[in-house]
Amino acid sequence: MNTNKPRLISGDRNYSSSSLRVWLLLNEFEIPFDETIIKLFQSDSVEKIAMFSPSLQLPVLIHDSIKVWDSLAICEYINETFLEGLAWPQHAKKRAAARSIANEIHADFQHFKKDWPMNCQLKAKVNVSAVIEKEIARLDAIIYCCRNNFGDGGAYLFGQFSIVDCLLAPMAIALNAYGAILCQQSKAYIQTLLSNPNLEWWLEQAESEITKELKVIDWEQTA
Ligand SMILES: N[C@@H](CCC(=O)N[C@@H](CS)C(=O)NCC(=O)O)C(=O)O
Repeated sequence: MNTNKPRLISGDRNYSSSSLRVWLLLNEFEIPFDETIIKLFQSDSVEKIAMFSPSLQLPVLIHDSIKVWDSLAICEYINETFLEGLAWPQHAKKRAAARSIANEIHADFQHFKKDWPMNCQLKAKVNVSAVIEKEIARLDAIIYCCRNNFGDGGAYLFGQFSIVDCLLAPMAIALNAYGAILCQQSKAYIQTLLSNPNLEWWLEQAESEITKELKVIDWEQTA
């Protein structure tokens, strides 16, 4: 196992849903890492992000001479470099389902992600358009089916905590904040995620945006 510390370049706690996914994985598996946080939606955000990210998006992980961007690709990298595969279910059938769901969550739900974005400080009832309703129904069905068919051995989507829970964490925050109507199994699962100590810690930081070990960056030297 490679023990050199990776460095995560992430967006701020309140808004950066994709950064949360990776940050949660690193913390859940207690992988030491350094972190540089770039505040989103500032006049110089794009310029700062461009110093690290070829896609002009966060998060980015830098490890030795390797740079990985896109939250799912980073989770995969962390899984194979530091965790010997432990961040996916160990049973092949469960793992195939978990990977399918993770990719679906990553690629789809465009209306949900746009109109119901993660905003950790917000709690509001909002109107549910027909397209959002359809996407929430699909999310609800995913959670119901996975918990019923694959959820043995724990309260996470596939029992034990896995990458798919990291991908769902920002959506769980949004579903809860915007008051989505869900089945009992989905509500219980969302509650499991929201009471995960690391996620609680992220939410506390988002509340004040006072981040742990937030670095004051010398932008001239850091790129
Ligand atoms: N596919 C990307 C999406 C990343 C993404 O949308 N990142 C947002 C923050 S959550 C971002 O960097 N936005 C740049 C900006 O707003 O300037 C991933 O999952 O990593």
